[in-house]
Amino acid sequence: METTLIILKPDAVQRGLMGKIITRFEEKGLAIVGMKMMTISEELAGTHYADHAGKPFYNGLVGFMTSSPVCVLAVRGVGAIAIARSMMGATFGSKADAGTIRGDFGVSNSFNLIHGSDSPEAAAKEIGLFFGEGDVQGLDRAIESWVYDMSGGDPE
Ligand code: IDP
Ligand code: MG
Repeated sequence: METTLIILKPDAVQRGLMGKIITRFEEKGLAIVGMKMMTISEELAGTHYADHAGKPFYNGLVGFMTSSPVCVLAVRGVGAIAIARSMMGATFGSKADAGTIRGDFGVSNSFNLIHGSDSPEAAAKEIGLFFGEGDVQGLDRAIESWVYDMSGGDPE
């Protein structure tokens, strides 16, 4: 099982798209194991996007991410990191495939609705940045054995 860090960015919150986006993850079968709203500080945005420091869009990105509240989620499932990335679609809303979150809900190349961790290392780091101890739940879903084939012992 993997847990990935998802951020519903300020445009998703302002446009009233939180429910629709969260529903996609729930309907896919992924489990929401952490969720909160917050306003990201400049310091936190800088740490989270440190890899992009110095790029032409960096200042705009930090300004955008700190401009209005976000909704932060911890989302769990087998292969959850790659599954969430494919559900998000390509970075630019103008290029993202129809059927993806960015492809269906946005056209902008900088206001692109959602962040998702891109590797297990990034997910562990980002969950530690945005959630405190005890904020991510050990959720024992009653429906688990209908979401996954558990007949072999491990979720398939
Ligand atoms: P990702 O969010 O799909 O992983 P990254 O390349 O890691 O994309 O970029 C992080 C974020 O920076 C993007 O989600 C987007 O908000 C912003 N961004 C990336 N490239 C550009 C750009 O060329 N113009 C404006 N914003 C950009
Ligand atoms: Mg990225």
